[in-house]
Amino acid sequence: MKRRGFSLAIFAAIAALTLTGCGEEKKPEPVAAAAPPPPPAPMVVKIGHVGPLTGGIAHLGKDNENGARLAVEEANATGLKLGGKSVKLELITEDDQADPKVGTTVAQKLVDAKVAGVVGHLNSGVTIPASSIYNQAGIPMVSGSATNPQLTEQGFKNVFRVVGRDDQQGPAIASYLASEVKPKTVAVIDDATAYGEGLANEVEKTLKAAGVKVLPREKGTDKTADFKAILTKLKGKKPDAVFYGGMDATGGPLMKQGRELGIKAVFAFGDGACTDKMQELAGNSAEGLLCSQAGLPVQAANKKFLNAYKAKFNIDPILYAPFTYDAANLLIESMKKADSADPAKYLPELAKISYDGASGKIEFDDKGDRKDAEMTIFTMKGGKIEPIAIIKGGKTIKFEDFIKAAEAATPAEAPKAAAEPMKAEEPVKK
Ligand code: ABU
Repeated sequence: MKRRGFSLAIFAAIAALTLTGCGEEKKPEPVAAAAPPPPPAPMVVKIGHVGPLTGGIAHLGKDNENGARLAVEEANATGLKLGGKSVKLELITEDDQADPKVGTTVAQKLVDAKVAGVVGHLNSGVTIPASSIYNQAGIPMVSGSATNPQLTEQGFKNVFRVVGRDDQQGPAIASYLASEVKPKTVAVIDDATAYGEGLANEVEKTLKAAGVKVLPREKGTDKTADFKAILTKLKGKKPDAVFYGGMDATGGPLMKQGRELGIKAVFAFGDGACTDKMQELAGNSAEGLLCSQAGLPVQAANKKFLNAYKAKFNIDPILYAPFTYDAANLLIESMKKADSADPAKYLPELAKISYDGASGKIEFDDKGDRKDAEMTIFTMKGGKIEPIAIIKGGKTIKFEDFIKAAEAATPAEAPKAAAEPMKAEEPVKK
C-alpha cells in the first residue's frame, strides 16, 4: 500500500508540473471555430472572339481581340452574378487567319467549347460562312467589323453587327469622292473577297449613278503584293481617281506602287484600308488618301474606353476595337438582363437592347444591323488618317461640327477628339 501511495504522489507531482510549467498556469488553447466553407467556385461563362491573329492583317485582328478582352476583364472586375451565382467570364480567342475555311473550323471549335456567345469574325468573307455554324448551334454572334450586307441578309436571328454595311459605306465614300474630287474617270480594283468585291460594287454603282465613268474592274487577291501590271495598265487610261476594295495589307503596296509608277490620281479606299498602317506600308505615298470607315472614328469613342484601352495595352486602338468592346459588352449586358448566360434566354434581350457603348448608342433593326450607323470619311495627313466628315441619316457633317455637337450634348463624356478638333481640308456638302 505504501509503495502504491508513493507512486500516486509522484504521478500527481508530474501532472501538476505538466499543467503549471514553470509555475505559470497554462491556459487551454482556445478551440478554433470551424472555418467557414470556401465560397463556391464561380460559374465559368465562355465568350469566343475570332479574327485573324496571324498574317497580313493580324494587327487588325489583335485590335479587335483587345476590345473584346477589355470588356470581359472589366465585367469580371465588377463581380458579375447570373441566376444568383458568381460568374467568371472567360475569353476564348481563335485565329481564323482571314480564311473562310479556317473560319468555319474554328467556329465549330468554339461551338464545341460551349461558348455562350461570339464576338467576330473580322472579315465578311469569313464571318458569313461561320455565322451559319453559330446559327445552327443557336449561339449569338456580334461582329465588330464585318460590313458585307449579306451577313445580315441571311435571316439568322442570332447574327448582329455593330458597324454599318457596305451598301451604306460604298455610297458614302463614292458620293464624297464624286462631289469633292469631281473625277471624270475612276478605276476600281478589288481583292476578290466578299468584302472587297462587294464594297467595290457599291462604289461603282454610286459613281455611275453620279455620271462618273468607271473603267472595267481590275482584280487582285487579299494576298497580292505586286500590283504593277494592273497599275501600269490603268495609268494608260488616265483615271482621275482609283478606288480599291481591300485591306490595308494590300492597299498599302498598291498605293505605293501607284505613286512609284507616277499615277497622280486620288486614291480612295474603304474601311479595311483606312488605318494609320497605310503610312507604314506606303510611306509618304499614302498622303492625301481618302478613305471611309463604317462607324464613328476611334477618336470619337468615349473617354472611358480610350483611357482603359491605353492603360491596359499601352497603345491606342487602331480601327474597330471600340466596336468589338461594345460587341462583347452587348453580350454581357444581355446576359445580365436575362439573368442567364443561356443563349436561348439572353438572345431575345440582345435583339431588343438599347445600349450606350463606347461607339455611341446601339440598337438593332430586325435584321441585326445597327440602327443609324454613322459613316466617317478620312484623309491621310502627316502620316495619320484624320476624320473630316461624318455621314449620318443621309446628312454629311464636318467632323469638327459633329464633335462640337457631341460635346454640347454630353460635356462629361465628350469624345477625346473634342480637345483637338480636326480641320476639314475640303469643303463639305451639307
Ligand atoms: N469591313 C472591313 C473589313 C472587314 C470585312 O471584311 O468586312
